[in-house]
Parts: sequence; structure tokens; C-alpha cells
Amino acid sequence: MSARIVLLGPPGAGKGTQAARLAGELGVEAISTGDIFRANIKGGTELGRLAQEYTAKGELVPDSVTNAMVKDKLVSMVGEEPNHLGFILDGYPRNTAQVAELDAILEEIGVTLDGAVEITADPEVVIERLLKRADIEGRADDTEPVIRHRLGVYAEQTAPVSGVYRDRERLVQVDGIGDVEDVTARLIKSLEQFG
Ligand code: B4P
Repeated sequence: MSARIVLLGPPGAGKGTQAARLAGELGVEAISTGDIFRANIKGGTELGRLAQEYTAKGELVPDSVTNAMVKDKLVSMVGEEPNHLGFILDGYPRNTAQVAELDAILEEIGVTLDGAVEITADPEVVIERLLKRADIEGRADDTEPVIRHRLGVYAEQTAPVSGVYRDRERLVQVDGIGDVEDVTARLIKSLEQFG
């Protein structure tokens, strides 16, 4: 058996930061849909050109594109022993339609999800973090109006995803405020709840 986790939380909660750290701690791969889109934008691929139209405005990339991308990735990772497959999905699913697609993909490849971990953080804290990142990395979607729009998209489309996993009794929430190392320790502790 290996860890199979979905990482949820608003933009700037620390999903990308913590997915990489958790992947190292748990010895599984972190799959970040945002990172895959950014790599394609940088590489000037067809997928990148399409993704840029949406990510730069803080909109979600269409489900048909995102779902196919995640399916390809998971299918390519699963080997002879589906139970050995481990992953942390960072930034997917981001709406309830993507939850349904992830359920279908996992059923098809014969694995079950341990559960979803939601990193919580106050909107003003995440705005401050993302503006700081804008200074360092210059991401097109880290300007204040786009960040506020992303938070709106999160509240409307992504927050209901937590409710789906809560109803399944497969959701844990972890406070994302504090030192990066402390948040990682909280996350690892929280995974005990999945048994
Ligand atoms: P993402 O790449 O997922 O961007 P994000 O939500 O801002 O999270 P990110 O992981 O980058 O930031 P983090 O919180 O780690 O998505 C970007 C775009 O791609 C979306 O808007 C959408 O257009 C598209 N997309 C992605 N997935 C999609 C999907 N499934 N469907 C459709 N579209 C999709 O970190 C933020 C900052 O905080 C960093 O600078 C970090 O250093 C800092 N930080 C982290 N932890 C901290 C801590 N404890 N203390 C202080 N600072 C901290």
C-alpha cells in the first residue's frame, strides 16, 4: 500500500510547497496540474497556449483538457500492482465534475483514494503570500486583481469539493498558517486519520 492523497486549499495556502515536501517524506510522486500547465506554457506547446488563456485570467482550464491530462498521467504511472501506486494530487480535483472524473479514473485503474487533505488559510494571508511570490517569480496570475478573482473562483467552484470528501468522511483539515516545516508536520500527522 502507498499514500494516495488529494491536496485541497485556496490559492496560496501552500499546496505546491507542501505537496513537494510530502512527496519526499512519503516517497510518492506529487502531481501538480498547475505545474504541468506552467511547464507547457514555458515550452510553447499547444496545451500551453490553451492553458495560458485561462490561467493568466485566474480562470480554470476547461475540464476536458485537465481531466485528460490527469488520466494520462495516472494511467502511465500504474503498474502491475495497482496497490503500489502512490501519489499526491496538488490542485486537482478543482470542481465537483473533476471529482467525478477522478473517481472514474481510479475505478478504471483499480485503486482507491486514502482521502483529501485541505490546507486552510485566511484570504488576507494568502494574498500577501502570493504578492510576495509575484515579486520573486513574476507569475502572470499573481497580480492583486487576478489573485482576488482566483479566490472567487475557489469559493464558487473548488470549496464544494471539500464538502464532497467531507460527506464521504474522507476529509481532514490542516491549518496552513505557520512555518513551512510545522505545516508539513501537521499534514503528516493528519494522514493518521485515514488509517
Ligand atoms: P496552481 O498552480 O494550483 O496555483 P495556486 O492555487 O496558487 O497554488 P500554488 O500551489 O502555486 O501556491 P502555494 O499555495 O503552494 O494553479 C494555477 C492555475 O492553474 C489556476 O488558477 C488554474 O487556472 C490552473 N489550474 C490548476 N489546476 C487546475 C485544475 N484542476 N482545473 C482547472 N484549472 C487548473 O504557495 C503560494 C506561496 O505561498 C508561495 O510563494 C510559497 O512560497 C508561499 N508559502 C507556502 N507555504 C507558506 C508558509 N507556511 N508560510 C509562508 N509562505 C508560504
